[in-house]
Amino acid sequence: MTGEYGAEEIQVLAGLEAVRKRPGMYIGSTGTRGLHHLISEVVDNSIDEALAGFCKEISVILNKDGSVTVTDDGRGIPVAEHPKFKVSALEVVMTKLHAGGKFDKKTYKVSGGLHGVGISVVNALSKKLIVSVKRDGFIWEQTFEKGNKKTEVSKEEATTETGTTVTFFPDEEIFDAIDFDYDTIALRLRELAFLNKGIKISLKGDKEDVFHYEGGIKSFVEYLNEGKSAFHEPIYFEKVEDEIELEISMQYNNSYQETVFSFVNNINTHEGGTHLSGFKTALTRALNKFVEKGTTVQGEDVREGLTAVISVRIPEPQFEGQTKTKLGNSKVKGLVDSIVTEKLIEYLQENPKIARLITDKIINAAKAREAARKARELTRRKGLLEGSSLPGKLADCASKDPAASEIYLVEGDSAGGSAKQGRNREFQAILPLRGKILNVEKSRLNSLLKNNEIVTLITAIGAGIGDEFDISKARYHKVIIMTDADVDGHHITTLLLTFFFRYLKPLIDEGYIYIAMPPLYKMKKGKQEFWIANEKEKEEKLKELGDGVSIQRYKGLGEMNPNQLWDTTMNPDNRILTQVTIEDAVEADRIFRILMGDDVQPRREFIEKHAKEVDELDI
Ligand code: 0RA
Repeated sequence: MTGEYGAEEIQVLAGLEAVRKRPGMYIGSTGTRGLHHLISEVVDNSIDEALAGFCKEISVILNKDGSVTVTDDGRGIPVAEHPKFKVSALEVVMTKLHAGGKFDKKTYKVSGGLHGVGISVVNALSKKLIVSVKRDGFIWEQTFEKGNKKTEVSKEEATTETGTTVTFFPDEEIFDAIDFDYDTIALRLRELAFLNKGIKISLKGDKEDVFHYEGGIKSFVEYLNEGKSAFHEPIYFEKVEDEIELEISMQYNNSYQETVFSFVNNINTHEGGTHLSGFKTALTRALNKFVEKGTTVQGEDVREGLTAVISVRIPEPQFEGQTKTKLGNSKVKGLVDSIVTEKLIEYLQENPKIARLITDKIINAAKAREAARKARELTRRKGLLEGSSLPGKLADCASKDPAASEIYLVEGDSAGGSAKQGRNREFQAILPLRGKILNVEKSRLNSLLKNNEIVTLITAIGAGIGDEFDISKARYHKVIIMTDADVDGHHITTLLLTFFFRYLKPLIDEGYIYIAMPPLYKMKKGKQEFWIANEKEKEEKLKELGDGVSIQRYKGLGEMNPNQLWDTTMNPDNRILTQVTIEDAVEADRIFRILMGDDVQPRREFIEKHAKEVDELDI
């Protein structure tokens, strides 16, 4: 036996029938998310080997037959006989729930959330799983079906290497569909490579990528700041204390956005928690020591233009909050606070020029905040933001029930006019937007509040803006962006989405934001007319109708009369709406920055690379 663990260390908690009976309890859902969770589960085991210092490379292959192969060069799952069960430890690990040699506190297994449920869950939910272990001088293999063993562990040829390879075929009886998405997997693997410096993670499927960052979270910060002018090299601290490992990297840029991501045991803590609040407190305290006497800067000022990643490893994390992504362990706050305060003050003292750049920036931010407060007060006094007087351009609906009400944001006055005539005024409000709205990525709140289109929009929605945004006051639960299906239309949609993302984000989180999909074509055969939503439908309809069909491409909403607009794009019975969701906050933030930021080169590269996705506006 090699290493510290042996077969006898492995604890066993329960059987696998429960997993097939209620898969949602173990992997969250049987939809796309749950399916992708299977890969995470296997990869997390390999990452654990890497954290324990035994694994350098992980490879993930999305096979053409729907199976996935994950290989690592760790110690290999132990194959010796388990003293209690009298079968190989490998079989125990694969067939018993929560079996694993790694439940002691020294390793950073995750106790909350969905991670760390064990590789046996993947086995239970796979119609077939093949595991191959290199260990103790040989290759060992075993096969399972739906979690039950199909073959005994077999001893194959000799090898001096070590490692584990798992190939699993997700069970169609369990999952809604077996369709792995390369990009979703790539995002997560890239994140893991950033968070675990030095590990090489490769992915093969329709495409190929290798993620390997010697700089770890420092590289992560650079990646997030792509396309921004940074003030300095990323700052980096690390410290281990009381069994807690802390790593922080941060870098200021010339933008007005705050981009701070926090992680606990490789999991994105979307809801923050004690590690994040420790960091914020320390940042504000440390920087206040460097601004002139008599000036005070607040938390939001010191985070303007800041990109930071905080990564904590802790033996027994307590996860709280609605989505169980908020760290609760109270002792982490003080620890992070004291380390960041000490290290940051030291850094700023050693780098006075950078300290000056940062303090100038945050003092400006404080002034701008004060100006925004005054502007807001002024507009509020005039009753503008509060909705006491609705904007003249808004054709409101009759319903006063937000849950039943919709607002269409329509590009241009002429389409706005058609929409007003075509709508159902009972529950549909129309707000025409003239021309391009402001690029919020390049403006602070106070200049936004001077922009008519923005103020009109905020007033119509009626729930305020930024920190003062209150979703319970939203006057509509559907905010529908309706623009032409051309480059300008897409640009306006992107500008609006950026605005919602930066200032009215709860609307996106709650699923209130939609994009209307006007038809792309009109088809005619004899007297019959058909509206065609997309290319796929066009092909299908052409086949169905045969010869003698005329096709007309619709470009602008203005080409449709009010009735046609209602029939194709606004009538809830026929229309197609795309709900805007943000699956991955890290990537969304970066994309908006690249698309809307001031650096042209990365934007061009991005658009060339993602032209199709951008066209589909799938964020
Ligand atoms: C139990 C004990 C040990 C390693 C593993 C499981 C293990 C599991 C997986 C899953 C994928 N790759 C893996 N690599 C290792 C410790 C083994 C020892 O002490 O030598």
